[in-house]
Amino acid sequence: MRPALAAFSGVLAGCTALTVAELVSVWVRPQAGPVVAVGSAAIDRTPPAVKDWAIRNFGTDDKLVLQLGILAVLALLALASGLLALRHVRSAAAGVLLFGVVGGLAATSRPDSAGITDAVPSLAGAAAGAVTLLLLVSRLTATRTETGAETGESGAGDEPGWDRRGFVITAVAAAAASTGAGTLGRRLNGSTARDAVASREDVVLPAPGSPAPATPKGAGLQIRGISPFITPTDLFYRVDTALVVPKVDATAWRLRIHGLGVGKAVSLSYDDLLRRDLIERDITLTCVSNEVGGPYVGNARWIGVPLAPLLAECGVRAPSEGGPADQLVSRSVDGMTIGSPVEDVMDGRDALLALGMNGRPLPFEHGFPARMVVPGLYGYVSACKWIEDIELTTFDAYDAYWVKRDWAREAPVKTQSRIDTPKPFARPRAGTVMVAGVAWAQNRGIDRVEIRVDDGGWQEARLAAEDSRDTWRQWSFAWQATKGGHTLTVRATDRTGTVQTEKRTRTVPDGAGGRHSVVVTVE
Ligand SMILES: Nc1nc2c(c(=O)[nH]1)N[C@H]1C(S)=C(S)[C@@H](COP(=O)(O)O)O[C@H]1N2
Ligand SMILES: [Mo]
Repeated sequence: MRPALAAFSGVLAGCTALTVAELVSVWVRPQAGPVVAVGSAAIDRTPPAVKDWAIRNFGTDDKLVLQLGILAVLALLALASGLLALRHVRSAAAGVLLFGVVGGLAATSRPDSAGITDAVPSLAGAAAGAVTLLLLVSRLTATRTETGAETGESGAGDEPGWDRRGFVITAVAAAAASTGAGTLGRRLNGSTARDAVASREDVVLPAPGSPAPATPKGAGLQIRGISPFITPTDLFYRVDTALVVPKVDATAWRLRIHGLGVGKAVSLSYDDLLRRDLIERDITLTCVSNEVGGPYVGNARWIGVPLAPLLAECGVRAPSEGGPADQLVSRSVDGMTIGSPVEDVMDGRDALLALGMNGRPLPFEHGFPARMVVPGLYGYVSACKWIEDIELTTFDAYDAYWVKRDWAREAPVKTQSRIDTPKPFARPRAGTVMVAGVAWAQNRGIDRVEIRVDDGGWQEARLAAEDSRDTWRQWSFAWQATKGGHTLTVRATDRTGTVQTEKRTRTVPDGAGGRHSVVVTVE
C-alpha cells in the first residue's frame, strides 16, 4: 500500500512542479516552460539523420510525439522519485531539484533564450515539486496510526503506522494547487495569444500593385490523384523547430534591417510593410528534408513586399555590384537563423517578404506576421517564418542554425519530379492508366518530363501549361498498361538542360537526389 502511495506522491509532486513551472513561465516567457524548453533543446541537438527519420515517420506530428515522450519519461521519473522518497526522502527531493536544473539549463541553452531568467520557471517548479514530495512522504512515514495514537514503533507484523488523514489532506491540497496553477497558467498564456489572434483578424491585405499573372487554363490538370496546382493552405506542409507555434502580435511587431553595407539600422512596422508596393506571385516552396517522392513541397500564391528594392533602399548592394555582404541572415522571434545568399535575393527573382498566403494573412503556422520566400532555394536557406531581424553579413563570419548542424551553406532546389498517381502498390486495370504528378525546378523552370516503364526507354510525358518558372509543373502520361507487375519511373529536365540525377543521395547535406519510382500490379 505505502509504495503505491509513495509512487502516487511522486506523480502528484511532478504535476505540481510542471504546472507551477508553466504558470511562472507566463511572466518569464512561455517558451521557457520546462516541457517546451527540454523538447526544443532536444530538437536543437537532434542529429540530422534522426530529425529526418522523425519527420518521415511522424510528419508534422513529430512534435506531439516528442512532447508525449518527454511527459512519459517525466512520469516514470516522478514515480521513481516517489518510491525513493520512502527510503531517502532528501535524495528524492534533491533529485526533483536536479530535474529543475536540467530544465533550466535546457531553457537557457536555446538560441532564443533571454538569458538566465529563462531558468526561473523550471527552478520554481522543481522547488514546488520537492516541497510537495517532502510534505506527502512525511505523512507516509509519520508514525501515527489512523486512530491518532502515537505508537512510536511498528506493531509486530503490522505495516508501520502512517498519517492517513494528513496524507489525504495534503494530497487533496496538492492536487488542488496543481490544478489551480495549471488552469491559471493556461488562461494567462491564452490571453497573450488572444492579442496576436486579434491583430491577425484585423489585417486587411491591400490589393497588390502587381497581382499574380492569371494562372494559365491548362496549368491544373483534371486527373484524379494529382496534387492540386495551388496547395490549399490547410494542406500545405509545415516544417519547423517550433514546439509551440509563435503567436506574434502584429501591432507590436517590428522588423529590423541592419549590418554590413546598411548605414543606419532600419526598423519597420507591419503597417509600414502594408503601405509599400505589394506583389503577388505563385511560388513553390520545397524542404531540403523532402525524400524523393516525399510530401514536403507545396505551391502557394504569396503576397508580399519585394525584398530586393527594400534592401536597396537600405543601402544593400549585391556582391556582384560591389556590396560587402554576401550573406543575408534572417532571425525569427523563436531564435531560428536562416542564411541566404545576398546575390540570389537581389538577382531579379521574386524574393519576397511574404505577408499573405493564398489570399489571406499568413497563418500562424506559416509565419505570421511576415516570412521570407525566395524562389529556387530550399526553405532552410530562405524561408524564415516569424521573421523579426535581417542582418547583412558574410558566409565567412557566420553559420546559421542548420549550417551548424551539418547542412550545406548554400542550397538551391534540385530539379525533381514526383508520381502522384498511381499510388505505390496500386492495382489498376489493364488498358489506359493515367500516370501523373508534378515536377519542379524553381527559378529555372521545367522543360521536359519523361516516364520509363520497367527497363524500357524514356517516353515523353505531356506537360501541363507553365504558370511561372518558380512554380511546379503538372504532367501526365497515358500508359497502355499490360497485366503484371511494373515499375514506373519519372525524371524531369529543367530549362538549363539539367536532367534530374539518377543517383539516389540522402537529404543531408543539400537535398535528396535520384528519381521517383512506383511499383504497381496491373490486373
Ligand atoms: N522560424 C523558422 N522558420 C523556418 C523554419 C523554422 O524551423 N523556424 N523552417 C524552415 C524550413 S526547413 C522550411 S522547409 C520552411 C517550411 O515552411 P512552411 O512550414 O510554411 O511550409 O520554413 C523555414 N522557415
Ligand atoms: Mo526545410
